[in-house]
Amino acid sequence: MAYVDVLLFTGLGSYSHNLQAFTEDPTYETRSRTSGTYRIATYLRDEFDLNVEVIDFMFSWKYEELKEIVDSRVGPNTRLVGVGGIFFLAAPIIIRIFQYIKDTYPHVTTSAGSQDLWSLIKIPNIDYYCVGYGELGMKAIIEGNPEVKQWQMFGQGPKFPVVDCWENPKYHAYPWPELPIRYEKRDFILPYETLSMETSRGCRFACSYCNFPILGVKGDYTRSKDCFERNVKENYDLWGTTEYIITDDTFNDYVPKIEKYADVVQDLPFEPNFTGYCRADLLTMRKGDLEQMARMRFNSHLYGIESTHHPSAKAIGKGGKPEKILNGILEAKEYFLKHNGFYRGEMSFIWGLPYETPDTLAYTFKWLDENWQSEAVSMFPLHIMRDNGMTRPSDMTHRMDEFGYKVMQPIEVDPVGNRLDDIYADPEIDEYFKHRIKLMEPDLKSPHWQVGTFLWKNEYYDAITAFIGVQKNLFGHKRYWDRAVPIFNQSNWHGVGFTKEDMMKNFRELPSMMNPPEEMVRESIEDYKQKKLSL
Ligand code: B12
Ligand code: SF4
Repeated sequence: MAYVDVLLFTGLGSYSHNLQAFTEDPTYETRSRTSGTYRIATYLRDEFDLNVEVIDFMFSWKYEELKEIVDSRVGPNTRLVGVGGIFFLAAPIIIRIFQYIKDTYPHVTTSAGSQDLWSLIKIPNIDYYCVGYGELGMKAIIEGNPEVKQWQMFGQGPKFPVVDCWENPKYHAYPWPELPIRYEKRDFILPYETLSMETSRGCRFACSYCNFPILGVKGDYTRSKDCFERNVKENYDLWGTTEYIITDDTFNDYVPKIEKYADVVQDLPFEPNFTGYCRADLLTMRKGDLEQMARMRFNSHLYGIESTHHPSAKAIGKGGKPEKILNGILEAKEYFLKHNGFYRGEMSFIWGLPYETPDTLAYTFKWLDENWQSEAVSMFPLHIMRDNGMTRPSDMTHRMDEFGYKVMQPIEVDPVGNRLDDIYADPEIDEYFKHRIKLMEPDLKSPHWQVGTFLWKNEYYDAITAFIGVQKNLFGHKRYWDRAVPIFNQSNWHGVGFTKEDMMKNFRELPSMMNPPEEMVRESIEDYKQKKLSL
C-alpha cells in the first residue's frame, strides 16, 4: 500500500464541466494541468517534509476508480485529503468521494481550495474551505490551528468554515520571491506537456471591471531569478519540459521583470516557449518590451483589448489609442515571427462596455476579419460580479450608476428564447459550438445570476443581448473556422502531442474545433489513470 500523508485531487473543469453538475460520467475535453494544487503540494513537502500526492484530471475518473485511489493512499497516518483547482469543483463525483472519505476515514481532515468560495461551496464534508492563494492557510490547517470565519450564505442557513487567505493578512501568500512547483515521477509528466508557473502575484494596474483582488501593487512582487531558473532547468532535465503558461494576470507589467527572466532564457541550453497575458499598450508602446519579450521566448500573447472604441477602453482604465495598439500588435507579430519563428496572439474583447454600440462592435469585426485572420479571438459578455462574500467584486460593482448600468430583474429582460435557433440550425457551425452555446445559455434562475453576477443593462445592451451578440458574431459564426487555437488552449493540444507547427494552423486545418479530438484526450488521460492505479 502506498499510503500518503496528504492526498490532493485536482483537475481543470472544461466547458462540459456544466454537465458534471448533473452526471458522474467522466469527461475528456481537456488534457491540461493547472498549477495551484501542485504548488500547494510542493509547499507542504518543503515546509513539513510530508509525503503529498496529487491526483489530476479528476473529472475524468469514475467513482469506483477514485475510491480505489483513496483506499490505496489513505492510511492510519494520513492527515489530510484535499481538492483544489481554478473553476467550479463541486461535480457529483467529487461530492460523492468526499462523502466516502468522511464516512470511511473520519480521522482525516478534509479541505477544498480555490480563488473563490463560489467554486467550492457546494462540496459537503469539507472541514476547511480555503479561499485565495492558499499556502499559509494550508499550513495553518495542517498545524491544526487555522483562523476560521463561519460563513453563511446571505447570513442564514448552514455555516461554512472558511479560511480566507484574501481577507486575513496573516495568510497573505505574497509577495513571495520563491514560488517553485516541483513535479514528481508519480505525476507522469510527458515531455510535450505544458506546465504552468507564476512569476508574480498581484497586478500594477486597477481596471474597473477587474475582480482580481491584488491590484495596484507597488514595489517588487516578482519571483526571484534563481527560483525561476532552477524550476525551468529542473523541469527540462527531469521531464523534458519546454512549454509553459505563465499565470500572472499581467506578465509584462514592467520591463526589468521581463529582462531578468529573459537573461535566464537566453542562456538556457534548450528553447522554451512561454504563453500568457500581456498588456498590449505596454508591449507596443513602451521601449524595451518587445525586445525583452522576444528574448524570453514569450511567444504566445493574450491581450485584453476589451474594445477597439477608445471611449469604451478608456472608461475601464485601458489606456492608449486602440488603433495604434492594434497596429502595434501586427508589428509585434512580425517581430516574433522574424526573431523566434513562432508567434500566436489572442485578442480578447468584452461586449457591453460603456459607449460601445452595434456600430463600434461592427468596426471591431471588420478590423479582425481584415487583419487578424488565423490568430485567436475571444469575446465575453460583461460580467459585473456581486459583492456578497461568494464572488469577488470589481470597482464597477460598486459604481454601476457612474458607468451607466442599471440592475434589472429577470422579468424585465427578454430571455434567450429562440434567438439562437439560427445557430443551432446552421450546418456550417460545428457541433462543438452548438453544444457549448446551448450549455452556456443564461438560466436566470441559476445561482450564477441569482447570487453571482448582476443582470445589468445599459443604453445599448443588457447581459442577455451581450451574450447573444457574442455567440452570433463569433463562436456561432462561420468566421470562427478561420481562427486559431486560443493561446491557453494550446496546452490541451500539446498535451496529446500536437506540435508548435500545428498551433500555427486555423480550425479549418486542424482535426477538431477548440480542443483536440476527444478520443486522443481520452486515450492520454486513461493512460495516466492506469499508471496511477498501478502504483
Ligand atoms: C490560466 C488560467 C486559465 C486557463 C487555464 C489553463 C491551464 N492549463 O491552467 C483557461 C484558459 C482554461 C482559463 C479559462 C477561464 N478562466 Co481562467 N485563469 C487562469 C489564470 C490566469 C491562472 C490560474 C493559475 O494557474 N493561477 C496560479 C495558481 C498558483 O493559483 P491557483 O490555481 O488559484 O492556486 C492557489 C489557490 O487556488 C489555492 N489552492 C489550489 N489548490 C488547492 C487545494 C487545496 C486543498 C487548498 C487548501 C488550496 C488550494 O492555493 C493555490 C496556491 O496559492 C487565473 C488567474 C490567476 N492569476 O490565478 C484565471 C482564473 C482562474 N480564470 C477565471 C475565469 C473567470 C476563467 C473563465 C471563466 C473565463 C471565461 N469567461 O471564459 C474561463 C473558464 C473556463 C472553464 N473551464 O470553465 C477566474 C476564476 C474566477 C473563479 N474562481 O470563478 C480567474 C481567477 C481569473 C480572475 N481574475 O478572475 N483560465
Ligand atoms: S484586467 Fe489585467 S491589467 Fe487590468 S487590473 Fe486586472 S489583471 Fe491588471
